[in-house]
Amino acid sequence: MKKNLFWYLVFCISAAAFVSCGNKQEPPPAAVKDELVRYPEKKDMYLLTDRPPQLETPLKIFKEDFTPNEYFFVRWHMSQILTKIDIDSFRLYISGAVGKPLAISMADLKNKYPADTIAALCICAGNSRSTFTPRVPGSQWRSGGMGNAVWKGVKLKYLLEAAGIKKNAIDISFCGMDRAPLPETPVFTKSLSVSHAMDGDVLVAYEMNGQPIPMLNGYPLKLVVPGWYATYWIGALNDIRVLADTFHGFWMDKAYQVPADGSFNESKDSLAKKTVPITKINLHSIFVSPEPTDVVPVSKPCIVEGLAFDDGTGIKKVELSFDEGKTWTEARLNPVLGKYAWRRWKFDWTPTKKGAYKIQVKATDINGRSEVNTQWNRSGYARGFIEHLDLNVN
Ligand SMILES: Nc1nc2c(c(=O)[nH]1)N[C@H]1C(S)=C(S)[C@@H](COP(=O)(O)O)O[C@H]1N2
Ligand SMILES: [Mo]
Repeated sequence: MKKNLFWYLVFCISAAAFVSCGNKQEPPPAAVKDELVRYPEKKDMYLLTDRPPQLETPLKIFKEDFTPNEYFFVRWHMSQILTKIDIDSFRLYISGAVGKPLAISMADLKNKYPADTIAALCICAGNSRSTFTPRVPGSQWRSGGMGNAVWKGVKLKYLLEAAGIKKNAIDISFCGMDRAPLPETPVFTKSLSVSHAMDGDVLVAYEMNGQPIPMLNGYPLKLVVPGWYATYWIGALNDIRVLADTFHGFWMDKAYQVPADGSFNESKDSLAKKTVPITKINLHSIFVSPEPTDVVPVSKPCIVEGLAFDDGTGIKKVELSFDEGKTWTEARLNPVLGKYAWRRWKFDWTPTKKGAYKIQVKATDINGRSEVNTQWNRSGYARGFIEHLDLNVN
């Protein structure tokens, strides 16, 4: 008996030690996979994880102004996501500090409220995380954790007004129908201030690029928060609560934190002491084509193209450098697709010599702020520094 108790205690202590070590250790970053998969309503996408589903858009799709729904990236935090829904009995609930709590059907949402559309970039805060050095844990996105779409729906403002939002309201929380297998995992809930929620840009969308939102992207409703990172774009949205207090919850207070100074920058040896929830999309420009694996023929015209985006401030110019940033030449900007959409750019280039090339790209916004040379933070968020493309000309 005593002996059993002894071994039982040994087991408990070593198990506890194992668990606590495991918690302290940083998980090694998962390798970027090159496996293409086909999920329902989707075409070939890169698989990051299957539980929960995280699918990345192949870079070549970004040659289009808008990202087709079947190629639009997918990112859930919880593995229990909706795969079907009875749309007739679905209701969007608006409750809390309101005069009249609402339970809105899809038919009412479409027929009783005015519809609006907005073109906006939906980008994961961790997009391009796999390229941070030193590497950081989290989903190892390349550049395909984003997409540009036209969203149609009802302004959140109208819905909150219809519910009779009270004067003492401070924050609004948003939650979808996805759940974790373990009830201990906090439900994915995000919040916005009342003034942001009422700004007229935030939309409860029921259409994406003229079609119902794919199941994997949050059918039937997705909150569209133009200019802010996608972590606020709650999918499978059914629960909006008006709060007379500041919202607190794991996904706002602990997760999705960035250094408080707004730089998105810290060093591994001296991490920022104060952090705040990530909000607006950082200024960034990426290459789309050619891709590093493409062989570019010498003395032939080649179009170098890519994307630049920010929080809606506006892109003033995109420049390329072929000499390690000593000199910069402006690329052509395509027409604006919308204040909150990405901006495509192109550059006509005829390489005159064979060999290895390094091209850099730098965006500047209308306030004159340009991308910086280096940036790193522990979570790999808000990548926004000068990217480069290594190419072989033959
Ligand atoms: N309900 C719910 N909404 C969510 C999430 C989630 O896990 N659950 N993830 C958020 C994050 S971090 C991202 S990047 C986007 C991804 O949207 P998409 O799957 O349509 O690309 O959804 C956001 N909305
Ligand atoms: Mo995300």
